[in-house]
Parts: sequence; C-alpha cells; structure tokens
Amino acid sequence: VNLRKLDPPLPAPPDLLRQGPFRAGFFGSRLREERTAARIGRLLGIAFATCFVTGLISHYLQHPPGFVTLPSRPVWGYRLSQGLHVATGIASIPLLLAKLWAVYPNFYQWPPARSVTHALERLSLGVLVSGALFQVVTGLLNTTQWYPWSFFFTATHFWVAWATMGALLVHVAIKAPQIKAALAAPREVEREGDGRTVDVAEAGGGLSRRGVLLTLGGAVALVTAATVGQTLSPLSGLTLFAPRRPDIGPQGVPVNKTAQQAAVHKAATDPGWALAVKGPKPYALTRTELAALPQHEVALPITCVEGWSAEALWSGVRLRDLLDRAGIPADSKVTATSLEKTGLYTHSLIGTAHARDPDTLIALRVNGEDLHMDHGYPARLIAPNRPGVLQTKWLKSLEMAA
Ligand SMILES: Nc1nc2c(c(=O)[nH]1)N[C@H]1C(S)=C(S)[C@@H](COP(=O)(O)O)O[C@H]1N2
Ligand SMILES: [Mo]
Repeated sequence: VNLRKLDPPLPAPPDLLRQGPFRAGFFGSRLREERTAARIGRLLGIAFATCFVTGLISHYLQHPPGFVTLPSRPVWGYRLSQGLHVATGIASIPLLLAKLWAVYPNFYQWPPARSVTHALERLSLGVLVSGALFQVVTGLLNTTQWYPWSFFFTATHFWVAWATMGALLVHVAIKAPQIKAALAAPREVEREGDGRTVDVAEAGGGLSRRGVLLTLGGAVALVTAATVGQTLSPLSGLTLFAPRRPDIGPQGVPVNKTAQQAAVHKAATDPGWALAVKGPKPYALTRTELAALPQHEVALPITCVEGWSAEALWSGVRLRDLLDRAGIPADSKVTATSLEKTGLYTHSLIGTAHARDPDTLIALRVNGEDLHMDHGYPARLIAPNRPGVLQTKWLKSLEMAA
C-alpha cells in the first residue's frame, strides 16, 4: 500500500473540545523531552525483547510443535531462560512507568489525529501501552499464583505478547528517524547572561536529567535485587517481595501444589501402588522393585513458570532403562500420567530427547531422603531443561505416545 495516500490532513475537530490537558502548555516539566524518553525507551525495548524471546522459549517447551525435537540440554537452559523472563518482566515495571511519565503529555496531542497514518500510529501506540500494562500486571500476579480474572492466564499472556510486540515493532519503525535523532542529539544548552551554560531541559531547577536516569536505574536495581533470589539461590536472602524462596520447603525444595491440594494422598499411599509401563512389552513395578533397580543420582533444578527455581539432588531409575525394558523404541514420545485426576497437570508429554537423556529420572528420593508426599511420593518425573509444570508428580504410569 502507498502510505502517502493516507497522509492528507483530516478535518480538525472544533477548538471548543480543546480543554484541560489538551490545552497547549498544560504540562510543566521540561525533563519530559525526547532525549530522555528515547533513552528510557531503548532500555524498555531491550527488556521487552528479552522477555518476549524467553517467553516464547517457555511456551514452546511447554507446548512443543510436533515437528521439532526440543533439546534436553543444557541442563540449566530453562532455568536461565525463565529466570531472565521473570527478571526482565519485573524490571520492565519501573521502566514502563518512567516511559509513560516521560511521554504521557503526547497522549493529549491536538488535533488528536492529523492524518490517517497518524491515526494508525496512535492506534498502535494504544495497543502497545495497554498490552504492555496488561502483560506486566498479569505476569506479576501469576508469580504470586493470584488469578483475579476468569480467562486462562497462559494463553492470554501468550497472545497479548504477540500483539504488544507487533505494536512495538510498528511504533519503532514509524518513529525510527525520530528515535535516532533523539539518541544522537547533543544536549540543548542555553548561554546565561553571565556566560554559564544551562541545559534547557533542566533550567528552572528540580531533578536533573541524570537524576531521572539514576533514579530509574536505582528502581530497576532495587526490584531486581528484591526478587531475583527466587531463582538465584545465593541471593535468596535478599528476597523481599518474591513469593517463594528456593531454599524453603519440605526437604529444602518449595512445593507448587501439595498432595492434599491434588487429592492424591490415598492413591499415593496405597500399598498396591505400582508404576505401569505401557509399551510392546508392558509391565508394572512396585516401589520396592523400582528401588532394587540401578539407581542414579543427578543434580537438577525445578524451574516453575511462576518464576522460582531450586536445585536438588534427585535419585531414582533412568527413564530410558524403563522404556527399553518395555520395548518402547527410541524414537517414540512418552506420556507420563499422574495419580492426580483433574486439572492441568494430570499428565505430561516427554519428547524423545528428554526420554532418552541419561539425566531423566523416575525419582524416588530427593536430597538424600525418600520423596516427601508433596514432592511426588511414591515416584515423580525429573528431567533436565524442562519447565516445572511438566515434572509430573505422583506418577501412575508411563506410556508410549501415539
Ligand atoms: N501431578 C502433578 N504434578 C506436578 C504439579 C501438579 O500440580 N500436579 N505441579 C507441577 C509444577 S507447576 C511444578 S513447578 C513442579 C513443582 O514440584 P515441587 O512441588 O516438588 O517443587 O511440579 C509439577 N508437577
Ligand atoms: Mo510450576
């Protein structure tokens, strides 16, 4: 399309409507200028892009497209990716607030739209601002497992991310010349009568521009320090706001959902429990029989999509040994099914890389003890580079997937 055709000026609205913030000169601070706004915008763009890419990684690890095999290495891959996702999401909050502070007078431009292209640009900005606010608010509430809404969080968060990033690309593309100029522009200075030079933006006193950026940097550092300990264990002592600490929970590991909440207590303590392995040569093994097989020990993190992660020392039977014994071929995926009967975590799909990884265990023990009820007794799945939601607890069966 030829965008120029959309450029002829639109009829201006009657001046009678030009009230309140729409009046010229309504906004005071001269610090709200393009150089600062562009610098904050650049930081926000980096944070958003990182958050978007790591969000996609999380999404595709949880919902693998059928035609690719997702890697089970590096072991810490998902931990790093999800840690970055939550950290950049949280850092976006002060950055976004500062950016809105710096530019919001522009929301009251007069006339509201000069041409069709200008109207489209403002529309994309509306999508960008509302999408960005929606993402940080819902993401933050998700880390606290508080869902005061009726839509399904993950799907909505995923689609709004695409809309927001699309609007961001449109915004940056349209504004590219202006952004470039604003980043390159020298400070605008005025020479006072006595020969001193004064930064125009800072004339009149108050916070300096450097002060604005330093305050913002401080705010970002503070929210990061107060939350990053939920995934970076050495910093867990700093964790002021994060809902979880990686070192607090039974056997030194946080619990996502307890056995009581999952209503599995009875089935999990049933003396008749046996893990069924369904393949060409199906069989079932009791916990004693599983414990009599060769045991392997691996240090692997649980990385919850809600933002915390914790490493633990797991031991149990290699999944691939159990699959081989059932005659399940190396190129088939496997479904792990829980004793839990309802909800989103009743089973998970294990791709071929994860199914065959020597570190993927049907764990019986953690940190030197038999699994606590809340960590998935009698047996749970633990695999490298895999979102927590797929580390199925309270296993009932393993089955060759279609
Ligand atoms: N059956 C079942 N397995 C489950 C869950 C669940 O609710 N039910 N929660 C998952 C989630 S979201 C996470 S983060 C991990 C947490 O394991 P933990 O509670 O032992 O730390 O277990 C996963 N396995
Ligand atoms: Mo989780």
